[in-house]
Amino acid sequence: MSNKLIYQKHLIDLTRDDLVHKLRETLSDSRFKHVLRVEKTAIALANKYNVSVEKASIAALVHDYAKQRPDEDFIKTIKDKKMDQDLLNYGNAIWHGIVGAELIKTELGIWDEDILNAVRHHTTGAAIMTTLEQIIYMADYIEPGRDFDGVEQARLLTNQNLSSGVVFQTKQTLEYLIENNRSIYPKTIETYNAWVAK
Ligand code: DGI
Ligand code: FE
Ligand code: FE
Repeated sequence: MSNKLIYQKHLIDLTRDDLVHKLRETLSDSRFKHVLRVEKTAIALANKYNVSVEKASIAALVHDYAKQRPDEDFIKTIKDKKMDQDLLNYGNAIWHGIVGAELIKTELGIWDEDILNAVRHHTTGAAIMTTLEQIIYMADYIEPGRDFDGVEQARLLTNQNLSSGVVFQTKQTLEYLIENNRSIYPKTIETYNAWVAK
């Protein structure tokens, strides 16, 4: 299915094959395979929830584009683009989506804000997310390579009702971060307040 997908060239000036080859060179083998599984999952959700399959494919393929960049690249981008300086208190886990979206613009020539927001918010979520953003957030979490307690329930919920999947992941992730004494990026709390808190 996805290998027959022909990009219409209005979102990215590359064929899907070109983009896949670029990612194969950029990412580790395991990260590259994860990205392809996220794409497959995102395309299925796009069909189910009536979102552009081309947007879902592109957003999924590039969502971890910056994951293996050195910290210096992110720090330089945060400073050059005058992004929120609080970002400097975090690390790759937060940077690769939010700051990675800036690298995707200039290096891959993707300027569609829906795709860019799907990349920006794929780790932390956001208080308000388009259907595409919710799809990428969930596809990253439930792709078939994921294996953690609760993943089956997350898959079930997401296929029944996309937003109930978002609620589930948001709560699970915050619990996980607290359990492991990790710092919580404010956007993660905003997502929790908007989606989970009564
Ligand atoms: O890039 P992936 O591994 O495919 O998945 P991801 O981008 O969803 O998550 C990357 C990591 O980010 C994951 O271990 C959970 C972590 N994370 C999510 N929200 C926060 C966070 N880490 C911190 N410190 N703070 C957060 O708010
Ligand atoms: Fe990621
Ligand atoms: Fe990912």
